Amino acid sequence: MDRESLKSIALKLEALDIQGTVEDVKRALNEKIAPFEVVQNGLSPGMDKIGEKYERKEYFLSELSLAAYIMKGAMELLGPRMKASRERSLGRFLVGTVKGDLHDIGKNLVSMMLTSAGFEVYDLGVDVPDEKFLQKAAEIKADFVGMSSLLTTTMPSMKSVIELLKNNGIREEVKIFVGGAVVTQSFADEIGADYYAKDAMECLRKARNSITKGK
Ligand code: B12
Repeated sequence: MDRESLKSIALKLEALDIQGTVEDVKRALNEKIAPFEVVQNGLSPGMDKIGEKYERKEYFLSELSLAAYIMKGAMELLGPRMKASRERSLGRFLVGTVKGDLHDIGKNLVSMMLTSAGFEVYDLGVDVPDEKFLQKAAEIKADFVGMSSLLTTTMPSMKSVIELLKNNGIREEVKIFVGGAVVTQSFADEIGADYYAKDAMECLRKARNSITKGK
């Protein structure tokens, strides 16, 4: 039954069925399916299909915007259920989408997943200037800095943020995570990030492991 509910979410999102997707998400939550399962095995595969359709020119920007709108609605339902119930924070995790980039669906999933696991997440939003990452990381004494980029043209900002953190003496105080559709492990290595994660679950797993392991 679980699997069917999740598949239905993916199909309805792919078909851009606003009401159907929201109703299915509500039903899944009523069936006590964990919110992260809804994201990982329902909404994310649905978004992947939308991306593929866009690449095949079956969907256009207007469909992408509608998909983002539906995702936002679904995440508003899931968010409160994912709030951390722990008393102790696992660490302060600063996240944002780099300058020039407005994609935030994936970053929001990462934020939600980390919050639900007990990290204290500070989300800077989208189109975040390099200096803002530095200023906020210093202000909150971040343990982790996570950057998202979905555009080849905005990836270089990840490198410049790392340089900025280095030049201001806080590079060694934080663990740097990078991700987003265009980012790869080799790019992460090249720019000197500590971790790359292909999705929100992997980000959570690596962040948790890094606490016990050090860097
Ligand atoms: C939805 C979408 C949009 C929406 C975004 C809405 C929003 N609020 O986010 C809108 C319509 C606004 C949009 C606009 C544009 N888009 Co667009 N968009 C997409 C699309 C279809 C899906 C992205 C998405 O949300 N995926 C679902 C989420 C769940 O996946 P994700 O973002 O990859 O995130 C997961 C992981 O990557 C990871 N992750 C993400 N962030 C982070 C951060 C950290 C720290 C970590 C560890 C992990 C991590 O975890 C996430 C969850 O599991 C992609 C296609 C694709 N296949 O990715 C194109 C795509 C990214 N867009 C593209 C383009 C070109 C554009 C535009 C330039 C189009 C235009 N001509 O105007 C504009 C740019 C606007 C801007 N300045 O940013 C290209 C980029 C190509 C490239 N190589 O640069 C893509 C790849 C489509 C394509 N094949 O052409 N887009």
